[in-house]
Amino acid sequence: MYSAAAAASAGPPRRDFISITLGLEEAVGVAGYNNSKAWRRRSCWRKWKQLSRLQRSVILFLFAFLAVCGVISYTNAGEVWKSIRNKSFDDQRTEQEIPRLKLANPAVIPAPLKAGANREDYPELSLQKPPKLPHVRRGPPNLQIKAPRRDMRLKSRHDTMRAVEELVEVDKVEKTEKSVISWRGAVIEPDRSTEPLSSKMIQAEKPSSVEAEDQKELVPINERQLAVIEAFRHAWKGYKDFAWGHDELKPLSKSYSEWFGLGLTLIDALDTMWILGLKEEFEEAREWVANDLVFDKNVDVNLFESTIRILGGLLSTYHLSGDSLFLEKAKDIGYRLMPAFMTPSKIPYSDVNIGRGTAHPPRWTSDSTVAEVTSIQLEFRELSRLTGDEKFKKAVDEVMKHVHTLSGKNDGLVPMFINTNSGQFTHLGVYTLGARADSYYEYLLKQWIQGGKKENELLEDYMRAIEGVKKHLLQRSEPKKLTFVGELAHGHFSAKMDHLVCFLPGTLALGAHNGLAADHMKLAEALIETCYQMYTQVETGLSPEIAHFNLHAQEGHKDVEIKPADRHNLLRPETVESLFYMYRFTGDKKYQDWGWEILQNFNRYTRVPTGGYTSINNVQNPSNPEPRDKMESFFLGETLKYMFLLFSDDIDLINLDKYIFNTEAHPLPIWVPA
Ligand code: DMJ
Repeated sequence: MYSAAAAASAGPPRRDFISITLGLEEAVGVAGYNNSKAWRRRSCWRKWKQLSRLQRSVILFLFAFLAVCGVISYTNAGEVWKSIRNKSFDDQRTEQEIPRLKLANPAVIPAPLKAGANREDYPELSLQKPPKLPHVRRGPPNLQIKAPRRDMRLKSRHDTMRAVEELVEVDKVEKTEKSVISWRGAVIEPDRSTEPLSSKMIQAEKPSSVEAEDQKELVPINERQLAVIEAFRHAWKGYKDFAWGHDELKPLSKSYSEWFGLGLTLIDALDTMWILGLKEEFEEAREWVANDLVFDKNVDVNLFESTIRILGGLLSTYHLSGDSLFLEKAKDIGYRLMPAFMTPSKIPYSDVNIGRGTAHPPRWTSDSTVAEVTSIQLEFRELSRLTGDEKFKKAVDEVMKHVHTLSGKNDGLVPMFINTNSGQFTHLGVYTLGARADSYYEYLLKQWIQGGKKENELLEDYMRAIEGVKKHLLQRSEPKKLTFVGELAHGHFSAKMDHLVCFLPGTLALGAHNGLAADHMKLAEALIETCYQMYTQVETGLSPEIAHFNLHAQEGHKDVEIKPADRHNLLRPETVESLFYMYRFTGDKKYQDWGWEILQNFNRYTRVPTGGYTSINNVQNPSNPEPRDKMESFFLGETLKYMFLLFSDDIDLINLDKYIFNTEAHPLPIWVPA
């Protein structure tokens, strides 16, 4: 309003915006606001008006340009500032956390978990920097097992190329994830492995080997180990394609069989995958355990078999991986198996319905098998240690104490059956180191070692039993004079030896390694030779289920004879298991060579092209070994695991001074004294 009037009285027409401004200035001046600032503004304005249009445009352009630059640099400065602020926050955090992270693991590894705890409960994990990959929380973190290395010297032999290529793939996957997960590769530090076992039961325990020692020199995987990895993958392919989540693969009919309906093969194989470094397979199996393994089922399971395979498998996988999922599942099955001990004698029944919580003996008898009731101790004792719930240990210790006092033994050798009502041995007079008694002897020694070599009754029973073996069961065959372990039935010696007995050389060697009589080692050496001959004297190079030894030299006869009913091979582990112990304790390469021959013969006669391996009916017929169409879970749980360990030169790949294998080859920690 004002400016328009002023413009009208000011003479020649001017551009509107100038007129308006002037009018305003005039108005302000009229109002008496006339200080030097206003004057300076007016004088600047006059100068501006004196400039040409081109000059004004250049100046405006320069202003605009400077303004844009100003905005850009402001934004950058903001980012830099932000990062400086964050960095200083990170630095503070790192300073406080370095000691803790170092303790947990020098690589970026989830911290060890307390039993029953979830990883999510550990806020410091989320502070660790790179956890972007989806598997970081549950991925196998570390171990005393070395990851395959790129500097492995691989021979380019044609028959191992495929295995090599596959391994390179594994290595690639590992490489991409290395920044997040240290997949295997550490040793348990003795002071970390376990708490002492006190009479007052132990507080919740952390897994033994989650804390790693990444500094240790890595031992390269060799060609034979690669062949085992290849064999495992082939077996796993069959299981995955045709039997996923079921108990056993039937590789020929491309289907499966159920025993307990609990994914037996998958659970049995978990720690093998870990040890072999098969990360993808492990992850997939872990998903199945997390989402599909349910024990609340109306199903009868055998106490012994489900303890050694399922409970043992879950506990060892928990120890190796540090993943609390496996401990939770172990607890679940552990509690569900406890009704088996509710018998008049406290000697457990053979069968338990894990959904209903009921237990019973087999239909035809109230007896249990001696090996079964005395070979569940390592697992239940460990479960007590981990959970702090004494009842598991109490139940199984009571069985051992009771058996310790029983009459009916023969120089430490036990009969095969025990009655769940009376608690007495039955079917007296038959003594074997084979089926139904075998792992009683194995667990005497192993419990003694597990508990820190303090439980003297166990040692006494073991030492007495080995004396009993020497006195009653050892004989030499002809023509090679092989030392073998026969059987005694009511005073009559039988020159019959189950393949199952081939666990004995390994157990004897383990005892000798733990300070027991040196002649145990001598016996172990003789017996492992015999077990090897049970393979090498047979047409396929695979052992029969039962061998009969010739006690008298006969023209054209070897030491090993096989009866038609005994000439099957179930892919059993015992010989390879003992070869592993023998190699570990002697370093004699012949044991590795023998194992290598056995692996090649498994590949020759039991491998099914479409995936999996099969038991066979006739080890004496190389042109038709008569496949049985079944892959036992222990082939993955035990046989291939022991092969892999046998071929390794890394004594820290499951260090035998830190771990004790259960009878299904699942390593559990040896309790370390305080
Ligand atoms: C496995 O289940 C165990 O090794 C058990 O102690 C004996 N039988 C099989 C393997 O042969």
